[in-house]
Amino acid sequence: MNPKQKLQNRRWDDSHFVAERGAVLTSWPTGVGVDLADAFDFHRTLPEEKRAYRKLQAGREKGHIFLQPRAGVALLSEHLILLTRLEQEGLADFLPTTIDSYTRQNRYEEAQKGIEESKLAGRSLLNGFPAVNYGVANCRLIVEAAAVPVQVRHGTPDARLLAEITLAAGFGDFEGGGISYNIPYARDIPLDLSIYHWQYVDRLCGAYAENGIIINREMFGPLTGTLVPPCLSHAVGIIEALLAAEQGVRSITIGYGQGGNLLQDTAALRSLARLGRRYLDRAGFGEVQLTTVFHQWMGGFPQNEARAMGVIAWGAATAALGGANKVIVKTPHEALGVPSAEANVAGLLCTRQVISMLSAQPPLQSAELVREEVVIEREVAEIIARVEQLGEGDLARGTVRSFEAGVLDIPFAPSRWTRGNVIPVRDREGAIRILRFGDLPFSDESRRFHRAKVEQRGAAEKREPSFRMVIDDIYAIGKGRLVGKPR
Ligand code: 8ZB
Repeated sequence: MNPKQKLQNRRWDDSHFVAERGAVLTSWPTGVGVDLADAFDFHRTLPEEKRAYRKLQAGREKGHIFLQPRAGVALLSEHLILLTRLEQEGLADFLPTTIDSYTRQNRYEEAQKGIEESKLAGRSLLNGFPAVNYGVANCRLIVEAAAVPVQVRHGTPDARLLAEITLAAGFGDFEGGGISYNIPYARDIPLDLSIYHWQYVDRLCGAYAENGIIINREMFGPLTGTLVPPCLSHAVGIIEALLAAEQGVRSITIGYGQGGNLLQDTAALRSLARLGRRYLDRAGFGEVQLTTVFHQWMGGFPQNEARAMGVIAWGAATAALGGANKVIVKTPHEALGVPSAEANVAGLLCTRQVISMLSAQPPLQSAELVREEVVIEREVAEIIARVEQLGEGDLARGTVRSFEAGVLDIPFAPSRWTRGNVIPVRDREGAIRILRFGDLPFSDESRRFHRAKVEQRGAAEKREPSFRMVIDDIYAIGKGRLVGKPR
């Protein structure tokens, strides 16, 4: 199989999909436990309130903002207890099952060792739940125990077997995409290969949809979580949404990671919803349901728990004022590692408090906000137009060529499949701007806007904008500010 030759943005035909499935399901013993007919039957038994896409649809119509934590431990019994606490004490609207790092890298033998050693130690020695090793029947216990929808959250370039097992187990929501779960997570995995593997995942969701079971697919918006300009994360999310829809996905959530400046974040959330809808409609996917998810700050956190709660509360306020459909909640343990159940509950309740207090307050409105939305929309349009041009009619190929050419480029990513020539920096007000454009296909107008903003900051701080300034910004929130200051 050579994806480079095969990769094209066309819905996989049945024979191709069936052939690939055979290889995936026999690659690890639990794969043979997947039975699609049985999976469809199980999904049909689930009540409405446990179906992710239904809940998202209802929430969007009513203007609700849903809250979701991250959580996953090595042992099934402990994972069940943890999720129950997040649901009952933390009042989570959506539950997660966060997958461990071995499983994310398809290292199932090591995940198995992690399970055995965790049993002996009496505590989790993995940083998530190894769903592939547990198999369909065990994973079903998670879906059955929860009263709300449960989503698979991970960071897996090749998630084919993970998707087969968790969807067959009744999970109705699956995070990730061929770009967003490769470039920020892996060093050496070719982009064409990860896009190909995610076409499989999306095609599998398409097979469920053909049988009346709508699986929500969520794109990982924050990417590296490190000063990512909204235009780049939006372009990636929209491209992933279009690739997913082509394979038959009928419910999509696109994401955005908090930058920290309220005006920019609000503009980003509004433009994301609008642009996503526009591009899906334009490609003939008017029927595909679209929602947005906002990630509370994904960069470095303060160690101090009270300070961390301040960051969380500001994320909550931004989600409320900006108008997201769902928020992924951080915890006061963010700087320390995998959070305790208590810390996770604290993050949820803090977020709930702020969002409830702001729920009746009208959306932000100002000329400045509109200007910021126009800027983001113009930049995204400039990027996607060039991706389409390079693809010569094929979006998948255009995406691969765009990363090669630097037309799409993700800052601070470990992958060698992105150039890393775009350097972001904050402006004077803390909005994320671009210091070095690399090979982004920006118009002169777009470049001038960023240059002026960056120069303003340089003048205010009486220093030349440089990589030193960027480093100061990366550490700023952890040290108690938004905009990095020279020592
Ligand atoms: C890219 C996502 C990183 C975030 C959290 C990290 C960080 C990772 C778990 C988890 C609770 C887990 N995270 N694994 N949170 N339980 N098993 O994802 O702390 O915030």
